[in-house]
Amino acid sequence: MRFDILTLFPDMFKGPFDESIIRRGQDKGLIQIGLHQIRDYALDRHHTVDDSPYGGGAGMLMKPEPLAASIEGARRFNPEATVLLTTPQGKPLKQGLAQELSLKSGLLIICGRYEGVDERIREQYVDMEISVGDYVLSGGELAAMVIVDTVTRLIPGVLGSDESAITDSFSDSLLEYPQYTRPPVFKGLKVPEVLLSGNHAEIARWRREQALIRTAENRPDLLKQANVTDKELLFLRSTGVFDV
Ligand code: 9D3
Repeated sequence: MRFDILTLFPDMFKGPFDESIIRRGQDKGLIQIGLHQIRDYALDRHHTVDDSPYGGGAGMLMKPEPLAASIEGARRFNPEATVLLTTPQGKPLKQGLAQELSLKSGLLIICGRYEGVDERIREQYVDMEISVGDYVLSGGELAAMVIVDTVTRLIPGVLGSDESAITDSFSDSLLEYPQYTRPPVFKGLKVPEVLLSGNHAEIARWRREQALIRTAENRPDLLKQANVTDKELLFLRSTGVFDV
């Protein structure tokens, strides 16, 4: 998979892309990342990339010509790439969407800045707009990093065999149960007895209950799409998580 990223802040990516899974993906030749400075494609003397909106209003927009030139420039590295635009108005990024994106041969990610981009860029070039959540970022760069990270993990061979063997929490729609390692007592806090019991059926039951409680408390929206039995719903009500 080749990623091409169009941004006004290419240096933001250097640290995150030089470490951990994304570094390993590149070192193994499983992913390639190209960073492109949009400003390099601005042809005027001041390398202007923004302008004020027609019709008035606060803030600036990314002007179309440098963006178009940078998209066409980056596309030469991968003419088949799916073109993504990071915006707060985009389709919310979910594990399922990441899975779809991981099947593409390439992703060209345009990082939005200012109040947004000229609508004609969307019309002419963009296949999909993506948001990474309902909060306000300063621009699309962190969103692009999130997309690259989550897609990279899904590319066969990037994760080691034990990393990829771990079943992902979101795939079955319940949050992860609490986990403990040594020592058995830390700052006076004990590891739950059941985990030391060696009773694997009891351990599985406890973990399932804990996952249900956590999901009900923090993500009741996920409980609705999870495979939860009537008996488990009764259990949740009995614990005082009545809201289900
Ligand atoms: C004044 C109205 N704002 C729209 C909600 C303007 C605005 C806020 C933040 C315009 C751009 C931005 C910058 N954010 C992104 O570029 C962005 C983003 C985000 O803010 N949240 C979640 N996902 C994304 S993807 C790109």
